[in-house]
Amino acid sequence: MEPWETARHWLSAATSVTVLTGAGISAESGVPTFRGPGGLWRNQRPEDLATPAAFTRDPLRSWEWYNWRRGIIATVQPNAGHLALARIEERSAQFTLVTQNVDGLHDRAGSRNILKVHGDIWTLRCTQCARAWQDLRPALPELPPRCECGAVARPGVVWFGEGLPEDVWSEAVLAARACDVFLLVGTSAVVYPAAGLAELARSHGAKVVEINIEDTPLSAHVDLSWRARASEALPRLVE
Ligand code: BV8
Ligand code: ZN
Repeated sequence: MEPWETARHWLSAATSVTVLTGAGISAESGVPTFRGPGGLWRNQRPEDLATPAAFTRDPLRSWEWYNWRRGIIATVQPNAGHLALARIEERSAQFTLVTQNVDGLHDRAGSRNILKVHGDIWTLRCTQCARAWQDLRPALPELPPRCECGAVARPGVVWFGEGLPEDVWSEAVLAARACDVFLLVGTSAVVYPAAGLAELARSHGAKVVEINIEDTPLSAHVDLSWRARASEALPRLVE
């Protein structure tokens, strides 16, 4: 059986589907991945930039990185992989899309039930008061941006060492435990607790399908490790 025949068979029998996406699904839209080529920025690793310490040390440098990414994301379009996930959602009785991506491409592709476990690059949050707001301008005119209260604002994303938004995370855990099929798409599966959702789903009896162009630490622990591009594989599940 071809991998898509197996995956289609499992999906056709599923009432509840949960998906975890990573930077790989947006790579073909032109958004740099975290750990692949082109992900570096001025020779700095994302892991060193996406931290509270980097922001505290130099909020302007941190914001220059986010502005650079916002500028790129504003010019790209969702690809066939994003669109196929929105189609699978329409056909599933229960469907939850958990994403580690902060680019907002799943929203633009028409997905509905999206859990952004690492936040959203278009959201700004005040470092002092409780205000949070969306600013969709590709590049912010003034860096670092400020809140109405005058304090410096930060990107509304989850940095390394920061807890995930509790309500969003607990919904993601429920969706992983409840699903019959769990799709793991375009993630290097090294960032926790997000990557743990696949193991959680499997321990609750789900069929876990990984779609990735390379091996990951989870490839040996899934029911089907499908070596393919997300934009080629996912549309085959809705043909
Ligand atoms: C937490 C948002 C605890 C920001 C991101 C030491 C100190 C502190 C923490 C830790 C530590 N050691 C471990 C940890 C835990 C840490 C962690 O997991 N670290 C890793 C690196 C070891 N996790 C955390 O810190 C998390 N928080 O644990 O908190 C806690 C609890 C309670 C209270 C307080 C604290 C927070 C993690 C969130 C970090 N934020 N991003 C931003 O975007 O700027 S993570 C970042 O990595 C992105 O979200 C990204 O999505 C995510 C994972 O990367 P991927 O999406 O998988 O992307 P990557 O580039 O790695 O891989 C791309 C994949 O796609 C590849 O496999 C490639 O083959 C594939 N691909 C490429 N093209 C295609 C494709 N596949 C298919 N088709 C294609 N065309
Ligand atoms: Zn404020």
